[in-house]
Amino acid sequence: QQTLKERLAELIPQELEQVKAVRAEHGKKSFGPVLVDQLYGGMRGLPALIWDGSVLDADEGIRFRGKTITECQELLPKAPGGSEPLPEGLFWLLVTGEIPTQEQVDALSKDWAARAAIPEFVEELLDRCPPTLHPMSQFSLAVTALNHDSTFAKAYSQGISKKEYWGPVFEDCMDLIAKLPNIAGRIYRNVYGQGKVPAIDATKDYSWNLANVLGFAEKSDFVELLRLYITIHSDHEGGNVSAHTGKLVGSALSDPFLAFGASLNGLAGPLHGLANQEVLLWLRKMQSKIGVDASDETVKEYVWSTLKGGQVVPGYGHAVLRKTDPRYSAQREFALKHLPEDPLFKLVGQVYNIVPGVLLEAGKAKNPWPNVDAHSGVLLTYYGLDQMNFYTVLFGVSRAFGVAAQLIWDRALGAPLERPKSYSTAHIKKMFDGK
Ligand code: FAM
Repeated sequence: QQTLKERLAELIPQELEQVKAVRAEHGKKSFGPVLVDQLYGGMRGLPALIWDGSVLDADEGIRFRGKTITECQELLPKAPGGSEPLPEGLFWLLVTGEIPTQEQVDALSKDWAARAAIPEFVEELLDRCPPTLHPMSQFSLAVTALNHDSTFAKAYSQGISKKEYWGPVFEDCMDLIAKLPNIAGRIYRNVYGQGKVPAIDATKDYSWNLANVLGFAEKSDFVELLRLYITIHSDHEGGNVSAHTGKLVGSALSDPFLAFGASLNGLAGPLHGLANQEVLLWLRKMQSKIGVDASDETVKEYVWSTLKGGQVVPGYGHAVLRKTDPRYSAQREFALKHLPEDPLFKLVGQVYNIVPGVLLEAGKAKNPWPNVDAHSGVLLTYYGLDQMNFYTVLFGVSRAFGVAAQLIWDRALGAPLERPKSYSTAHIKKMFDGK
C-alpha cells in the first residue's frame, strides 16, 4: 500500500507539467477588468489565487477535488460501523485528488497518532495561560510555538534546494495535524476543568482521539459528528480568510506552524470562524429575551432588533454563497437522524424559516441563507460540549486539513511570494479623473 507521501511524490511532476502547459497556453489571457470598487470592497470576486483542493460554487456550495459533501459521505472510507467519512480520507483526497483505500486511511490514523505528542514547553505555555484568555488565542500561540521543531525551518537553514521544499513542508503538515488534538484537549481541560489529557490511542482514528482528549469518546454519535464536522469544515476554496492567510504567510516560506498560526488568528474573527460561537450566543440571548417556544412573530421581531442595532445575524450570509450552505444541510441531516426532538435544533429550524425573509426585506445582504455556522454549535451542545468559546478551536482543527494541503502543493508547485499591488485614493483620483 502506497503511503500518502509516496503517492504525492508521483503526482507532483505531472502537475508541474500541467501547470507549465496551462501557463504556456493561457498565461497571457485576461479575466477581464478589475473595478475600483473591488479594491475598496474586500476583493469580492477578484480572480487572484490558484488552489486545486476545493472550489466553491455560489449556488452549489463546496466541492472537494470535484466531490460534493454528499459524494464524500458516499465515497470516502468510514470507521467500522460508522456512516460518516473519516477525515483521514478527506485529507488524502485534498492532497491527491484520489479516494484512498481503507488501509491507506488506517495508515494515516496510525501515523498521526505516532506524531501526536507536543513538546513539554508547549504544555507549560498553555498551562500558564489564564482561563480568561480566549481558547483561540491559546490555540494560535501553541501552534506558532511548534515552529520550534519545524522540519522545514531546519532544512531551510541548512540550505535546501527549492525543488525539495515540499518534503519537509509535508512532514511539518503531518506533525501539525497530528498535534492538534493534544493542544485542543489541553486548552479545553485547562479552561473548562476536566482533569488530565488522556493519552492518544494508536489503535483509534483521529476523530475518536479528538473526542477522547475532550472527554466525549464514550458517545459514539459524538465521534461520528466529529468525523462529519472535520470533513465539512476542512476547506472552502482558497480565498476565505483562514485559507488565504495560510497561503500568503506560507508564500514567504514561513513554516506551516507559523502559517497556520496566522490562519487561526483570521479564523478567530466574528465574521469568519468565530461565527459558530456567535450563533450560540445570539440564540441564547434571544431565548433569554423572548423565552423558549416563542412564536414566529416574536422571533421575527427579535431578528429585526438585531439588524436595527447595527449587528449582523451570525450564521447567515456569505461572501460567495448565494444559496443555503450544503455544510448547513449536511448538519441538518445529521440532526434529523440523531436529535430530531432537540429544542435547540427546533429553534435553529424556526430561525431558518424566518431570518432569510428578514434579510431579504432588509435588502442589504447579498446572501440571506444560512452558512455552516448556523448549525454547528447546536450539534456540539446536544452532546454536552456546550462551551461555545471553544467551538472555533474545533473549526480550527478541521481547517488545518485544508490549509496544510494547500501549503504542501504551493511549495511543490513553487508558488512565489504573494505581493498584490495597493493604491492610494489620491492615486485612484489621478488615474481616473482623466485630467
Ligand atoms: N446579518 C446582517 N447583515 C448582513 C449579514 C447578516 N448575516 N450578511 C451580510 N450583511 C450585510 C453586510 O454587513 C453588508 O452591510 P454593510 O453594507 O452595512 O456593510 C451588506 O449586508 C452586504 O454584505 P454582503 O456583500 O452580503 O456580505 P459580505 O460578503 O460583505 O460578508 C459575511 C459575508 C459572511 C461576512 C456576512 O454575511 C456576515 O457578516 N455574516 C454574519 C457572520 C457570519 O455568519 N460569518 C460566518 C461566515 C462563514 F462562512 C464562515 O466563514 N465561517
